[in-house]
Amino acid sequence: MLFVSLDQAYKFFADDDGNGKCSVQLLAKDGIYLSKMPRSIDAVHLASGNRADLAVSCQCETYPCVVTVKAEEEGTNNGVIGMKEAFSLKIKETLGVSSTPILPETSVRRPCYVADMSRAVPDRFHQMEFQHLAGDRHVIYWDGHDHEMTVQSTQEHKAAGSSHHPFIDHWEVGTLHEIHANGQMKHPGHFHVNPFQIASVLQENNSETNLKADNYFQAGDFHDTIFIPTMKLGYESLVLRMQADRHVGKMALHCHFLAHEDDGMMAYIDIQGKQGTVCKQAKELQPSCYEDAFEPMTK
Ligand SMILES: [Cu+2]
Repeated sequence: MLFVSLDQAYKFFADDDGNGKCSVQLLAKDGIYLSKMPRSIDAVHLASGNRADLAVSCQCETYPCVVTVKAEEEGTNNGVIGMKEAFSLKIKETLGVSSTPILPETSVRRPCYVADMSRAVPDRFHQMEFQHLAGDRHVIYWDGHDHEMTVQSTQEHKAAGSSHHPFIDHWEVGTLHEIHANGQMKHPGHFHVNPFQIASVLQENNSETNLKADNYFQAGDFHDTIFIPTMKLGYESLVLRMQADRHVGKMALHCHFLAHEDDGMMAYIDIQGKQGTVCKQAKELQPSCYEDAFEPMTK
């Protein structure tokens, strides 16, 4: 399992130094299984807050050997791009094993809050952009307005007698939302409470395009933080879908580069209604999904 924190983003990959070779399979991102596992990938892309669950298989020309995993810093806020040795894998021979087992392709039964939304009919559509403006302002543009949440603005609202920062939107619990997201090549977009699914990637002319970042990002994948530095700024945007599942109250969203968040790139959405209301579409979209405690798949 790999996890990254702080104000950085890294691409991790196993360095093939001639003696040892590793293949990496992706199982889950941000704690949510891929709909089909495993997925063969060339690198792992993690921004602050991201997590990856991996299966790694290595072989040496001669045993034992060491494979170095390198970390290339990408698209970060301080502009420093560098390569580091992240960690190394010491590979020993397993006696009596003559071939590497191949992982079978599998899918797990999913809870309905992470049902596949690719065929969903969203209840509402939103435009979102994480923007770095002049004067070192970091703002979230949401449905026609820029929003900043800073220590100062929070104190001002408190002084004016408000119990919390103004919400940028109000959602009804149990609804399904489509968010056209921009700026995630510069800013890891992170939502609290509800995970989201990559529905598609759009080009400027609204045609769909494929993500080519080492097979790591694909339409259909779920995340709670999304940062794709290989996307083209101002040319490609992400279409995300999210259920407002069960939970009412404040849902925070912010840049997961915490310096940007502290500069203002943070906001709340108010989720209203009856606590526990589930999204009706989920069961229709994926009839095998379960709404209560985990039920193992029976064949
Ligand atoms: Cu940011």
